[in-house]
Amino acid sequence: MSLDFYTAATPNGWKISIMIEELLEAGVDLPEFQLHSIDLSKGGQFSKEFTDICPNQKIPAMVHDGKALMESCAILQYLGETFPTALFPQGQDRWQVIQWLYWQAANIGPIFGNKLSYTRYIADATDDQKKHPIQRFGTEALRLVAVLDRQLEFHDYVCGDDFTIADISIWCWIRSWKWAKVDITGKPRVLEWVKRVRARPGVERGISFGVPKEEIDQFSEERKAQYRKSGASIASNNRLPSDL
Ligand SMILES: N[C@@H](CCC(=O)N[C@@H](CS)C(=O)NCC(=O)O)C(=O)O
Repeated sequence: MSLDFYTAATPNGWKISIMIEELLEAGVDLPEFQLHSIDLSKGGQFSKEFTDICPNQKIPAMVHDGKALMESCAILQYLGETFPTALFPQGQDRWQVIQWLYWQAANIGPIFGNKLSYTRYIADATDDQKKHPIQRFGTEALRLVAVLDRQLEFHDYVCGDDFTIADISIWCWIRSWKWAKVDITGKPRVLEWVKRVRARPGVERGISFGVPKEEIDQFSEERKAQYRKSGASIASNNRLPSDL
């Protein structure tokens, strides 16, 4: 049995390292696995080897016994189903989790990702050109945070009393609210949930993938500059080839 993950120190990448650590915390006897770091700033995602595994040329991806899988939420669901724990319930209850997983993939990831890119990374547009997308994605991000806030009214986690893969997928984006300049301080329930999830030992180990422990919650100026530089090249329109 072989299990290989292809990832990087980014919100979508941390979903996978957190899931691995949470499965271990839940007592799952995972098969031996390899974590492969893909250097996005050097275009590792465009290599032939990686494209054969992940046709969309974005991390994360995995290969389990010769079967390749892309898309972070599909990988979370696959791992949740393959190694059953409360992280992904079985039977009818799983639909509660699946709907929030889709919600994350269709909304939180793209909206927070775009807000972050326009706020911190995109270098091939003027400030004037960036104004409208920043306003658009910033306003929509706040609407999504309000949706999450309402969902957290009666329970500690997104789908109830148990921490699930829905929390993993959503948290990996929301926790960087300061970096993305999405002010969630008006939603104390969301802030509390951010802290509650952060306090989990599996989450702590998972988010330290690619980042020294002392910088998990506060990147050094050097690391911020490094993310800005590689973010600018990744988010550039020149990096959207239409001939794969
Ligand atoms: N919907 C995808 C999004 C993956 C994604 O955007 N990954 C980013 C890193 S967070 C990436 O690989 N970017 C490289 C690029 O766009 O060239 C998922 O959830 O897996």
